[in-house]
Amino acid sequence: MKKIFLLILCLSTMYPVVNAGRVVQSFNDGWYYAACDDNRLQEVQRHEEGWQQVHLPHTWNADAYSTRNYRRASSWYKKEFRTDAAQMRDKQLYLKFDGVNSLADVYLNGELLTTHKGGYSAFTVDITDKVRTDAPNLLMVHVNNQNDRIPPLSGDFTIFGGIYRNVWLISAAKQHISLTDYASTGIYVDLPSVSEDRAEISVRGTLVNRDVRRAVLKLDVEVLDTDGKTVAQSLRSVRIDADGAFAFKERLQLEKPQLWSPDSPYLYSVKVSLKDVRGKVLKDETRVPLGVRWFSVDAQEGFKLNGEPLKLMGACRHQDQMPMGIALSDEMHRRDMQLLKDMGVNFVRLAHYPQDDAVLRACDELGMLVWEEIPVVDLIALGDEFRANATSALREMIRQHYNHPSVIMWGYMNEAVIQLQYRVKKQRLNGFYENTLALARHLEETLKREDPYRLSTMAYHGNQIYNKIGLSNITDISGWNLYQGWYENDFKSFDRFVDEEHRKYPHRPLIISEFGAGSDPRLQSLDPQIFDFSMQWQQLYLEYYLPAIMKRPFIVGATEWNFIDFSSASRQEATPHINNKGLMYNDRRPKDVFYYFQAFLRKDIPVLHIAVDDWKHRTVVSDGEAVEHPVKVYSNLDKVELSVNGTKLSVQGIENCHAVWQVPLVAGRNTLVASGICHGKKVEQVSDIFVKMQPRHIAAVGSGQLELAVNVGSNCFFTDDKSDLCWLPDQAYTPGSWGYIGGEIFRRSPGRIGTTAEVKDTRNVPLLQTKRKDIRAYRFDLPDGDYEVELLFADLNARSERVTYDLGAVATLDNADFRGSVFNVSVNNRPWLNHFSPAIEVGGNRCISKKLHVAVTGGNLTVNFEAVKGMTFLNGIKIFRIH
Ligand code: GCB
Repeated sequence: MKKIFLLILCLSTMYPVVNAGRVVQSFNDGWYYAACDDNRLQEVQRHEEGWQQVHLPHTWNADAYSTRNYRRASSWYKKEFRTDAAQMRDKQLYLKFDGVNSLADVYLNGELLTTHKGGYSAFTVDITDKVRTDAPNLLMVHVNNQNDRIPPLSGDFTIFGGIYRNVWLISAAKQHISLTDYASTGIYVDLPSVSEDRAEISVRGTLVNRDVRRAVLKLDVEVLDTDGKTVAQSLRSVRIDADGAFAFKERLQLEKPQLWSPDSPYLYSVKVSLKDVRGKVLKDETRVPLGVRWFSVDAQEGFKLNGEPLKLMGACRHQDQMPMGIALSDEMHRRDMQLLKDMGVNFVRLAHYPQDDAVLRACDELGMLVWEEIPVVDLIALGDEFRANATSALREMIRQHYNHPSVIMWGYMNEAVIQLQYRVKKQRLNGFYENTLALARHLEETLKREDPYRLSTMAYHGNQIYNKIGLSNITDISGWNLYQGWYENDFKSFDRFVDEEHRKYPHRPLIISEFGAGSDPRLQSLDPQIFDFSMQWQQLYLEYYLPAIMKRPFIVGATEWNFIDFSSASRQEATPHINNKGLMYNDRRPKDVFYYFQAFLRKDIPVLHIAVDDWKHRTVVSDGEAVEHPVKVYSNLDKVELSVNGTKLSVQGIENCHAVWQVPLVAGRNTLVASGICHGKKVEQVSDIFVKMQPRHIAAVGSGQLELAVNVGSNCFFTDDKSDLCWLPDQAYTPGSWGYIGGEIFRRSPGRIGTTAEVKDTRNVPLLQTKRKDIRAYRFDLPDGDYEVELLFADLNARSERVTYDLGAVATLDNADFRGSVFNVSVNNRPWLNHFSPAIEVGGNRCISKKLHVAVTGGNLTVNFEAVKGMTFLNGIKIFRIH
């Protein structure tokens, strides 16, 4: 034994394997960027100025967080680099771009090497014959994020422009595993037959020889376990013609494989090495992950992994983070997947585009199943070019992420016809439907040809049109994006919709590809209402959906929309430019409702969370007595006890992972303690609420500070997150107190308060998005003294911009085009604002504030409104005692 060991040692020192293999280096530094909308290389090359040094990943669209008209245009990147002749000898040199949004022209030393269309997958360029070894090389990349032939054509997310993922410089021997097969690893691992006893493994790929001589090589394919031990191997020699390629396919077997699953994501790896014929020189080597698992889907019984039923429960993931946009580091991508895993999900929908390799690798390692899709969203263009771009996006996604065991389904369309009704004339609709269907059939065919082992899917918006035109007949799984109780109807119509769908199409596996509601932590309500953006409505919505999904075995799974509050520059609503349906804020702090998901999904750890993080600082209306607020606890324990300021309230059974206590809150700090028992051990959580009391009977308030702000026309508390001032929900006037007299809440449609249009000139957008219309008066009964009264207005009915920039057009009230309101305002019977029109003064949908100092002598401050044209209205009112 000793002798053999010594012999091996001698041999290996005498004949070491020389590594002439590939070197992969980052190529992210030393770049320059110019926001130059000129497509002409020569012109741009001449520009000395306007270049800014940047490090990749980079995007030029930080502006998307503050304006809907973010920069969608061309830009240039350039970088100088050197290579020497020795470095290049017997080598091939490639550049790999992991993601450039959306169109990239790559020039080296003045020559166009490639054009890549599509912002969410990688591409590789062979630069071997183009690099100079005698002088510096100049690499220039022209990038454009505005294009009407590259998907997506539309969508509720920002198309951040830039080289926003890593760039790599890869040097390889002349003989190597293909690096230019749609920027994939060049290796494809399949499991044509797999069970607990045995896995048949097929490894195929392409080897290339860029030499002028024919090459005879040794190809070694090994399966390694997590300890790096070889557990299956195939060794053979291959001949590759001069400047030729060789496609190989090896079969291996694994007995009693360790299976991959969310609970136990065991990863083998497949190592493919290419050596010279004597096995002494390593020409190339690459490793890809291998997870041994199988899965199926059934319209009645749902999804099965390794033969066991598994409800797919998770969230959709957009990727941006302020202020970096989508130029995230690998660590940030991995952090996101870890957060999802911590929340307890077993499934993530990477919506609406292929994501960074770091994401897929993390999913493999963490045991998270993946739906990945291409960005064909909302609208499909007629013509071959769009079709070709969508097809190559699909092929790139599949080939690049083929070996990730986490991926179980590929998607290729999201709400594909939603925009047609707005953009296309009725008589042309059928043509567009036909075009969409033809593209879907073509993509389905491409998908199955590229990958017969994965499931195909697509997501529809909650409209029967997909059934009518037959789009929902094409994929293996039908995804429905359902927002009953948010955009439409009520929660219960979700049940009706899915039950009816299943009844009509009992053979179609159905997944809830989106469900979600928006929330803004500045808005809190004790009386939450549909679409009010309060944190409470989002909680109610999600608390309805999860059990409704869970109790229907035919629902294969569901992905909440969205894991984070994400950038959507064109969106307005409470937090303009942000879609706020996240379970986490954009900076990845959890919202309270994150813990509902955690309590619902995790069985392995005790979850106990007092849901007050989103609303820690409260203003309550009280003349000194304690005020009861509902406090919710999210938990997966059976029972929880809650106490406040040392007083036990009660023990409650937890249903649907939560219970609510009416908690008496006093001024100042209120310490809440929740406790329960898990497997015989005590679990406890402590949280504080800080309370400021706003006297109800302000008439009885003596001297001292008096400041009272009201969110007129709204059921929500609105807290200005910069000053901490809380604008209280509106109320009707009662003697001794305050409130509105007359009028009604402004609704944009039945059941929906306020507007979702952006209101300019204010940080406090939601405060201005709601109002009371036809109001007669607002009255405060208060002690005599000197006050400042402030009124907030935004005319939500007037036409917006034009008024501001073209005052002449509306400066007279007689202008027929003018749709704004005009009214008179008086305070304690003294005229104040005469023929006042917010729309004329600042424009529609803009905030205007008016302040007046008033000496109150009769025990009340009453603001009266009288319409001249249109209606009276008021969005916010505040009084402040000066003396
Ligand atoms: C959808 C879309 C998604 C939107 C979402 C929403 O159905 O697929 O892209 O962001 O609704 O929040 O409205």
